[in-house]
Amino acid sequence: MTETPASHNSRATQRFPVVVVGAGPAGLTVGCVLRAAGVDCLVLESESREFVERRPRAGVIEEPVVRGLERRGLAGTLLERARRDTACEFRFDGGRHPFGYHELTGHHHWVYPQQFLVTDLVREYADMRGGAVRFGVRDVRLHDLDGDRPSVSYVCPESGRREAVACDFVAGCDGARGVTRAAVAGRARVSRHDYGIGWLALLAEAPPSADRVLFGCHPDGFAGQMPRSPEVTRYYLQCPPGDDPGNWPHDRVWAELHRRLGAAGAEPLTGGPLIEKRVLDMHDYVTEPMSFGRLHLAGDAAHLVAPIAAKGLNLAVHDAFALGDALVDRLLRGDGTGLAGYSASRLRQVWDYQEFSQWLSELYHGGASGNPFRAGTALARLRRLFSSPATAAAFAERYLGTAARY
Ligand code: FAS
Repeated sequence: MTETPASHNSRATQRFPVVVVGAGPAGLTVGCVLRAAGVDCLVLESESREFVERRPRAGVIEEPVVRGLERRGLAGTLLERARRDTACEFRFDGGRHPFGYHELTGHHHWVYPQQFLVTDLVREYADMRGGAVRFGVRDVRLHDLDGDRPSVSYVCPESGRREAVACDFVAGCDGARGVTRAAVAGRARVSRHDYGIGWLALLAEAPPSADRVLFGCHPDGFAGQMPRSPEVTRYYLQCPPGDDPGNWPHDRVWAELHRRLGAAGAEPLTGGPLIEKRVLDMHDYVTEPMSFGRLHLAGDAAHLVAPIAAKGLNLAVHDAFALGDALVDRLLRGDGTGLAGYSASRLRQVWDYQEFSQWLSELYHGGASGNPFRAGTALARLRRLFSSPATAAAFAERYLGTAARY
């Protein structure tokens, strides 16, 4: 809904050059980049600080993202606490197939639970760099995005009154279910892909059963183990889309995990209480363009990559680096080229990651598709990963996100 600029903007009681909607990895990184350059901004978040600092999601971070955070003074705690992974392991044909990507490329994956990164970014943005943030806001609305006097309004959790903030730009970083993408519905082209499968996303209060990510490509469905910390392990089990987590009692979950991740010579899995159990319907979408007037989308607000390729968090932070830098150039140096090219340049990497997610999905799920031809090609693709150095190198570059350009 758009209100007449005069009425809304004129009632604005606050003014910030940039309003960031959403305090996830994308929004907080944009905020930190702006604050580092001395640009004022306001972050609006509908949840509480405690909630966002505890919400478990991703955990695998690409080296280029870690180096980008490090260059911007945002990786201190991550570099101290994160684990550096050097290999992953595929389990198929009843056997174990380790894939040593560090040996192959010299690069690592970093394992650092997303909620830890968000906690670091909130502290850096709000406590260290004095960034303005409002938690618990309600009913955020965007106004006059096509004019040169946009504004954002929200209901203040304390007073219950609607507050208005005048600004120059809005960074839409409110995730998959936020309001910023909805504000441009009908103007954006949203391309969507449904994989037709679900993943039962699990968190187990148990130490990892292997010191690396495990991918079980089993005829009865995919299974994955992603170490998160010495006490907590993320597991995924392929299930029907829309399945009810209630259909997966403790014993059934562990029995399926043992079966699908079982392989000759493999240690049995270490079980434990399941502290999170939810079904994620595997789908992707891309919003084009990612910029609408004074609104620029970043992260899941613009595109969703199913957790298959562990790319969601990484893409969100890559977007935030680019958007933060472009806003600084525009606001401090009057140079708008970065903002003008933001959408096109980001969409190149976004579509590349979408394509990789597709490729990887066939590898994980083709064998359980019930289609013998797809099962055959999926197995061939898996075997080539270990028989063809060229395929292995290409996979490692995409899995690690180390391509020089997109
Ligand atoms: P986020 O969703 O993280 O942040 C958006 C913020 O905006 C949230 O804090 C939200 O509360 C706030 N917000 C929403 N609506 C608002 C409104 N109207 N007003 C104000 N604030 C609003 N990715 C991987 O790479 N690997 C994984 O293993 C993985 N696992 C996942 C598991 C789950 C259960 C989920 C849901 C996602 C997972 N992802 C994973 C993807 C995830 O990591 C996202 O890509 C990442 O959080 C995207 O970051 P943001 O774009 O900042 O969005």
